[in-house]
Amino acid sequence: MTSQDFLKKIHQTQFLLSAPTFKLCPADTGYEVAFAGRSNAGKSSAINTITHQKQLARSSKTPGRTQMINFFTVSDENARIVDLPGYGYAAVPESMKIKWQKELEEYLVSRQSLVGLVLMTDIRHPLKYFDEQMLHWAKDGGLPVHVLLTKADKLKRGAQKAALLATKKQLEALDLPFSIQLFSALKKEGVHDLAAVLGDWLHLSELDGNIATDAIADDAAASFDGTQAVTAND
Ligand SMILES: Nc1nc2c(ncn2[C@@H]2O[C@H](COP(=O)(O)OP(=O)(O)OP(=O)(O)O)[C@@H](O)[C@H]2O)c(=O)[nH]1
Ligand SMILES: [Mg+2]
Repeated sequence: MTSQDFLKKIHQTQFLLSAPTFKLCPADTGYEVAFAGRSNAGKSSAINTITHQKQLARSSKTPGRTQMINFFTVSDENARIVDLPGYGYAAVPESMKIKWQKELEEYLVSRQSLVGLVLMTDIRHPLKYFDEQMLHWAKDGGLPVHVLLTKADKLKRGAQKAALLATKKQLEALDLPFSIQLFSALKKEGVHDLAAVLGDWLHLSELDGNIATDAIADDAAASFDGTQAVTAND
């Protein structure tokens, strides 16, 4: 299957549930990919862009807005995307931070259905302490990592390349399996590369295409135009 075929399935992504804690996650079956990153890194925007839906995952100008763990199903309940709460937001009380760190570690290390981590970082910022912490847990959990350098539109080509190289070096030093790409929700850049990774990790080519009809793809396009906004997460 091509990334175009994967995108058709990814456009059918639906909101499943919001959980305040990992204890309330959906059943640990099938395949799950987690989207993680510092607060304001562009996680929700990336999910909205790849699913071609305007407000599937909320995105906002207020950092730390996504406090719940949001689960989405990608054309089948056995293929899920998870929007993890952003970390590193200074205004969150220390006790909350520690609670979340413990939860995240447990989730990354022991969730059976978790098959990969998409780690997002603003292209203008290098990976910080907690990003590296996430990467160590991913390594402990045997997870491959795909890094998105988000908001790539904020830099010119030369600076984008320099950031890509610098982050690659940081990742190589951590000695874990990774891939990396530029991404821009604003310019819709890097969408096919990300679709190919998700298609592979979520085994989308194995799902039967029973709902992969053009009619549903058209619905997704309509919602993206704002004529049929998806607000399941509100
Ligand atoms: N220029 C530009 N801005 C972006 C891009 N992606 C996201 N943003 C902006 O960055 C801000 C944060 O984006 P979100 O998608 O809400 O980030 P998040 O990681 O989900 O944030 P939290 O849920 O609060 O942790 C918003 O103001 C977005 O409009 C991008 O590709 N380009
Ligand atoms: Mg968010």
